Order: sequence, then structure tokens, then C-alpha cells
Amino acid sequence: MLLKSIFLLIAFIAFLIIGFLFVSQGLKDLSVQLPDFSSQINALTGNQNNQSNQNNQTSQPNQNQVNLTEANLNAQSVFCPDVNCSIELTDFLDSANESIYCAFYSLNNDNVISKLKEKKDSGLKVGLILDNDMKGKNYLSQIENLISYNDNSNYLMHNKFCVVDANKIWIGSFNPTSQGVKSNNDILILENQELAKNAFNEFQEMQQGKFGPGSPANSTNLFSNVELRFCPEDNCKELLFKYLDKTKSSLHCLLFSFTFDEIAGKMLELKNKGVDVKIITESSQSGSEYSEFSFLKQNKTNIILDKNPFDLHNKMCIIDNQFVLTGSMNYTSNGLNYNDESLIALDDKEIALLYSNYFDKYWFDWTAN
Ligand SMILES: [Ca+2]
Ligand SMILES: [Ca+2]
Ligand SMILES: [Ca+2]
Repeated sequence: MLLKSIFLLIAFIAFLIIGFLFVSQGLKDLSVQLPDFSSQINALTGNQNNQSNQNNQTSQPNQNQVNLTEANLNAQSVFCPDVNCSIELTDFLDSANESIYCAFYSLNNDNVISKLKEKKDSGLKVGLILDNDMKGKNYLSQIENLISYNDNSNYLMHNKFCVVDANKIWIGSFNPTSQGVKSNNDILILENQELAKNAFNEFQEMQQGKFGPGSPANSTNLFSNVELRFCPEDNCKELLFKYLDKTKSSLHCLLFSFTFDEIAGKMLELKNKGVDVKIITESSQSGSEYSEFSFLKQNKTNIILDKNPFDLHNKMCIIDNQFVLTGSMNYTSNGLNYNDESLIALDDKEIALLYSNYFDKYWFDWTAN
């Protein structure tokens, strides 16, 4: 009996020792595996960071360029519906002597269509890129031979620019359509060969069927007082935030569709720092659950809705009465990340004053009872 008890005790102790060794070995294995596993996670996230850094580097044009020179620019602005933008565009196209290359999301204005045909018939080189939303429209039949379409339906060819005679560009928020003329839109007309070349390169790129994310990030920034980028490849977000970050006294924006949280967050941050932030956004877009209207309003930022029964279609901001940011890019995820868009930043006090007058007029009209 005693022997049996001693045997059982020894067996129990042996069991405990073997069990302890087994568990501690298991823990050792785990303790070896855990660092490996976490180092794999680190490696993965590290790689991802590197990758996004690389992407940022390739899509932020000319970050290393220094000593940019001031562009010799002849700049004009056009504001609708204060003037008839289709007449202004037709006049602009009429001024061409050699070539016209335009990229528009949509086009149904008869005068513009007739002018393109007339210029082509008189021997000019004429090219047009439209979004595939415009394909098969009857009124385009007379110029169908001039048109290339964006055939990728995952995102829009949303540009609104023209280059004429390789030295003048028309660029802004205006689609030459019946709706476009009655809506609020702004356009810059800039005379500069390098900017025109940049826009023409983008035109050619799209004509070759290269649209959207992954199309060549080939915009070059040569100037200290103006920069033109084409989204999504040229990192328009970086350009926009470069200017938002340096805002000191005022930020006045007219924004058609506004759903990009990070931009609204930045505006609130600026407002809280004492910057005079004023935003007008399109009323028909403000009901979207993604709209920043309620967020900014709840946070006591000066934001109002437009009273144009058509669209407040601008995508522009005036910063410190000195800088103008405008183009085709809505402040939305699609605008910043997926569609073919343009964004131009201009440092020009005279043009900024014209933009401020336009802004102030509508701010006054639409805040008055
Ligand atoms: Ca492109
Ligand atoms: Ca490009
Ligand atoms: Ca409206």
C-alpha cells in the first residue's frame, strides 16, 4: 500500500515536471514566434508606408525644385452667370489661328459646337475629349470626327479646359451646356507657353486613352506664381493643402459638391485659429449624408447655401486675398482621387481681387434676407 502510494506520488510529480517542461517549451516556441510575427507586421506596415511615400513622391511634381521663376502671365478671369460663359468661350475659340484642343466633361452648347466645326473646316487642328456620358448625343454628330471619349465608366473625365495656339489656356468649372451658362462658374484665361504645353500634354495623354489613376504624373512646375496640376495623378490634394496650410487671414470658397472630411476639418482648424472662413455651397448637394455643410454649420463656421436655382458649380477658394485655387476638381473623394480633373493655383493680387468681388457679391446677396 505504502509502495503503491509512493509510486503514485512519483508518477504525479513526474507528470507535473513533464507538464511544466511541455508548457514552458510551448511558451518558448511562442516567445520565438511572436517577435517573428510582429516583425512581419512591422515589415508589412513599413512596406506600405514606403510604398505610399513612393507614390507620394512620384505624384508630387517637382518637390525638389528650387528657385522657381515667376511666370510671365497674361491672366484674365470670367465669371458666370454674370457674363455669358458660352459667348466668352466661343470668342476664346474664335481667337485661335492654328490649333484648338479641348477637354470637357459635357458639351451641348450650339455656339461652341458650331465654332469648333467652323475652325476645323477652316483648316485648324481641332481635337476634343469628352466623357463617355456624352457618347451618342445627336447634337454632337456634326463634330463626332473630332471627339475622343473617356471609355472608363468607373470615373469621370471631368476636365473643363482648352488650349489654343499652344500658348493660351481656358480653364475652370464651366461645362459648355445650357445648364452651365445659368450656373455659377469661374474661368481663368492664361497666356503662357509652358502652362499651355502642360495642358496639351494632358490632352494628348487622354487622347492616347490614358485616363484616371495611373495615368502619367507628368505635370512640371516651373513657376513660383502659378501651378497647374492634373488629378488624380499629380496629387492635387497636396497642392490644395499646401495653400490651406499657409492661410493666414481669410479663406473664401465657392464649392459645388463638398464631402471631403479632411478639407472640412482643415477649414474648422483655420476658423478656430481666427482665420475669416466663409463658404458657400450648392444647396441641392447639401442634403447628402456626406456633405460637410452640417458639420461646419454645427461647428459655427460661416457656411451658407447658394440661392441660384441652377448650380453653384464653382470649385474655388480665395486665400488671403492673394491666392486663387480653381479648376474642375470638386472637393470630394472622386474629385481628389479618381476623376480626371484639373487644379490651378495662382498667386496674383489683381485676379484674387476680381475673384473676391465675385465672392463678396454672392455672399452679400445670399446672406441678405
Ligand atoms: Ca491624366
Ligand atoms: Ca498626366
Ligand atoms: Ca443652386
